[in-house]
Amino acid sequence: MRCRKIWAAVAASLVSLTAAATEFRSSDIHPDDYPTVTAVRFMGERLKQLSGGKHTIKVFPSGALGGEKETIEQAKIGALQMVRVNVGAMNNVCPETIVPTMPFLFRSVDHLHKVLDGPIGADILKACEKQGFVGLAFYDSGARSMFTAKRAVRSFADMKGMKVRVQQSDLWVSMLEAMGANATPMPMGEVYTGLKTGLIDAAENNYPTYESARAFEVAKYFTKTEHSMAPEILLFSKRAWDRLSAEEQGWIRQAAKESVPYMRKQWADREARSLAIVKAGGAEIIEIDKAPFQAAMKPVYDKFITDAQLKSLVKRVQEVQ
Ligand code: GTR
Repeated sequence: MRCRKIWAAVAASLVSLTAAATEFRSSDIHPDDYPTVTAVRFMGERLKQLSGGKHTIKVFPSGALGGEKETIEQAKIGALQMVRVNVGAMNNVCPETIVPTMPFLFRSVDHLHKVLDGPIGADILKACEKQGFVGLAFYDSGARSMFTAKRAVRSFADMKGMKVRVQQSDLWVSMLEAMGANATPMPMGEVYTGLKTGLIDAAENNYPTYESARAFEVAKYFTKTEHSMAPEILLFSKRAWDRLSAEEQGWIRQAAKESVPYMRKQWADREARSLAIVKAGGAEIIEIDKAPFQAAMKPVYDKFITDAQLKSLVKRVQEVQ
């Protein structure tokens, strides 16, 4: 069934790609007004202008085309032209995306921007090409923190035995295990129900997702562990890319680049708005000593930053001032 669905999508995308004007399809799990969605729409408008009306982008929000893991697979085979996902969702596919996902790696948003806007960011985007994806841009995603349903996390010890939903990534499983938790990988779309039914005790994310997924209604304790600043990534299917001319590829790259500052502005506004919404909705925002969390991450670095390439990337990130 799933296979049939994918091949129907391949056929549909081939039809639209051969038409004179192309509408690239882009997927996102977030709702219509989320900054990642509005940024790709903005990119589509710029692409339309740059290409003299030849190319546009249609964003499918709210997971309409599937979860992140599924849509990554669709883009890989060329059934879908674009995906906007978190780097975490790419960890098992493109090892270099492990680096910006690593816990407590970025010292600040400014540090993150300097790294992603410079040669290190470009190297990570480029690295995804050999896996079938043209990396177009990184978008902001703030810092991820823990939110829990029944009992609050007020110290590192409170993590013990907690059943925490994580992204479908081996790195994420290890990170939460290193915190003493019981990691449960599942798609984002199942988090609300998981928390509500008690299948999981907790999850972790930034304010905008905690708010837009309505997780604050079922997990009211939000503990500011800020353990990862894993950014969002915008990818183009290499299969679809290779059918485009250099000029067309240039327009796409340019439009994606221009969407980054637009997204950052939207993101900053949304973070503030989401925080206000969750507080008004009864969430308790808890400050915590992050030092024990950070100290517990050493084995995670030892396990995942193993080869020379990843070691060098981590070192280069740390050296950026
Ligand atoms: C969000 C991110 C999504 C997805 C989600 C998750 O912050 O924007 O792309 O990765 O987290 O935890 O699955």
